[in-house]
Amino acid sequence: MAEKSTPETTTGANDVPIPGAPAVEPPAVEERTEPQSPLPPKPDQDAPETVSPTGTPTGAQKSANSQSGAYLTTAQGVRLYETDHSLKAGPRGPSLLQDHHLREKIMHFDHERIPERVVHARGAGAHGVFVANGAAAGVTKAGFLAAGVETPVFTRFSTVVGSRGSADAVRDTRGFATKFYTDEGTFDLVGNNIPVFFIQDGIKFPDIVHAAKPHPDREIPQAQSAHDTFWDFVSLHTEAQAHVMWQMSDRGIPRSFRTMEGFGIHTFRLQNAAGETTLVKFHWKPKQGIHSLVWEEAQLINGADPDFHRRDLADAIEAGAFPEWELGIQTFPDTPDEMFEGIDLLDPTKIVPEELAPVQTIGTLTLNANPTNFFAETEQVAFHPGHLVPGIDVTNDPLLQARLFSYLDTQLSRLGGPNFAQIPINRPHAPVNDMFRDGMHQSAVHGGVAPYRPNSLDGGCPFLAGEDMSAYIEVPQELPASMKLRESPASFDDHFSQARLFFRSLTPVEQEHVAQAYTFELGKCYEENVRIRQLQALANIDGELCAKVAEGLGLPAPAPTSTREDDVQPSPALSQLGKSWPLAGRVVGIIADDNSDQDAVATAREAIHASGMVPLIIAPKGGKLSGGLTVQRTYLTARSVEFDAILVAGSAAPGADAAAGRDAKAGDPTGHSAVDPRVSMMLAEAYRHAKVIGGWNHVAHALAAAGIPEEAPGVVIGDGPAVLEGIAELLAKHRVWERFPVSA
Ligand code: HDE
Repeated sequence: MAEKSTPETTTGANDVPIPGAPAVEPPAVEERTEPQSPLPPKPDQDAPETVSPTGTPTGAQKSANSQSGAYLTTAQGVRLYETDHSLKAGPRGPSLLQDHHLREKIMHFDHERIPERVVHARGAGAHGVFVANGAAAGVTKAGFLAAGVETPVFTRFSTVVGSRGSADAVRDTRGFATKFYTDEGTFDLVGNNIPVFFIQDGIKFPDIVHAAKPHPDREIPQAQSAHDTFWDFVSLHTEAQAHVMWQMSDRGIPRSFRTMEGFGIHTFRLQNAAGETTLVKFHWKPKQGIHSLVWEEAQLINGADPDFHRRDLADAIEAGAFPEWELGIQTFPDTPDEMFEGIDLLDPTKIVPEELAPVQTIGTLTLNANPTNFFAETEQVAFHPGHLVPGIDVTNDPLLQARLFSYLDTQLSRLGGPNFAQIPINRPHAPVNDMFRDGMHQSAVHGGVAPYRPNSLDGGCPFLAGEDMSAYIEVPQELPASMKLRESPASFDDHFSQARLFFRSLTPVEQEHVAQAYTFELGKCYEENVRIRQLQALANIDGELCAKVAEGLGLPAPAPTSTREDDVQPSPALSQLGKSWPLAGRVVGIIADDNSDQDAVATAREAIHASGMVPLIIAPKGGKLSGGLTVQRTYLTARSVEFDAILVAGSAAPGADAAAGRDAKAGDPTGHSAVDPRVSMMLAEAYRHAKVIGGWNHVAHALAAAGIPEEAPGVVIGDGPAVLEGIAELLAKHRVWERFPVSA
């Protein structure tokens, strides 16, 4: 068996010695078509050493590929004395065709854009590392899943529907794609934050995407599912109902990429060294907790900060608060029917509840470096569910099968030709020796003369790996005798039970959000027929939910047309509530002004920082407070949506009412002047969005102006920063859930 390659010594073809390489005897001519051990690959067949573990060009590669030298030059490296004036026939005359610098500069600019992804166009990425704990070693021979192995990764999060410039906090599914640069080649886990998909067969993908994208006549609405064509499709193709139920829940509006779960969705097949196979589903679990926005907050964010999620990820990493996820697997016996507890493992619209198959942690992902250049890395990264390593294989899930075709195909046009695997972010960190040659944007200088095998001219290289080292090993599977047909198995016909399972696993407040989301989205549809048809699907899922939505739309609630199984077992793991999560990274705004007790502000700031949270001082104007603390936000630049909690730092003066928040212009030392409306709005929004509100000293005036009762849940008023202990406890639950009204 051939072993791992060693450094090159000859070019093979004409045995020309490579400068600096130790001389090695070439194999006898008659041996050259047989594998040699160790293999002598050519220099260009090794992974480029000039790529850092995270894929960023370094050293020589960097200077060749990016900017170098102190002087402005043309693309040919010729120095320039001027770049602000084109060459003209006189100061008021026409420009001259002869001006190479003008033409070259404009030509390059004209071609700066590449086509955006047809779906998942809007995204944000980060570099990181994956460390395996070895728990998967019994079920897969994948080297990167062995205990203690560290693998560099690049992860890209995305929305699905919107264009590249669309807002982040829209109601949509999120992509969660990770490229593992393993020693055995690249493995991509291209998943979503929702564990079920819209459709069961990839042939419908263009249709659902056409329905979800803006209407073709007016190209509106952007990045929204609240429109007729979307609801028309999902009410006609009821297999989409489970996915839509997740999307209408709080999962459709995550607080941050850092607080989302991720799922591989499809069932994959793992194989261990003994050749035994196991079926698995992949799960990412965020150590930061699973948190979502509330709908009004999401809508405000899209105006106030359309880059909310992108900024949040980059800021956290830059601040050293590296987000982490545990990778886990649910395992199922690889039985011929590919079913588990009555659930068809090939149906991507179905989950297996964690209570039936627990998720076992197999490693940890840490994102610890922002991209150096968005275009080079986040935009050009090319994922593919068919990028597999030995020990991980696909199944016959008809959705996955179509994906195996789609990603290469789309990248061919998006990245401008077949050589996109040579783009630094896409380069494997394992040696590549693929016999692919030439083509658009070829950047390798291949040596040798025989890119085919077997050959007798390039030392017989490349050689075939044994099955024990190779990916894409087909596990022999007996297929049931059948005709060629366009049909799904009968087990794919159940379109409602999993939507019901998810809905009934939620707490009442989460269910209320679901009802409101359906009512909002269907309320945005113009066609009554579409609303009525979707109500029919809801009637088949859950009678109470259907009644609530129908009531909101002012339509009668239909009776179910299919038998509604009332015996689904709720899966508590599907609710986001009831757990306590770490405080690290939570953002606390402190509204203060020069009259606030400056020592108390400083102490609060310190304490918040010490607990890993991010304190931001909000004041009437920029600069510094009278006590010397730097102001991070002003009443003009702050909006409630940025904060997980808001504190009001009152005046220390006895008898005075809230100092912070008073209209600075009024300058009333008694503190009874009007509270600045921007402060009242900030507090009122935070209150409506069930955020923690606190304050010390004299803050009654500010709360009253925002209509907040002091005794309301989640409002902590104290005599000083002792208030912080109270808010920490509340923040661990993310929101003050009892503040949301739940209708009967
Ligand atoms: Fe994708 N999907 N997809 N998808 N997908 C793409 O590939 C496609 C599906 C997912 O950050 C495209 O390079 C088909 C499921 C993510 O770069 C395209 C079908 C899941 C990303 C494509 C699906 C995904 C994509 C567009 C149905 C979750 C973003 C650009 C058979 C398991 C990756 C590109 C990134 C991107 C096709 C269904 C996840 C067109 C045909 C199911 C996270 O090839």
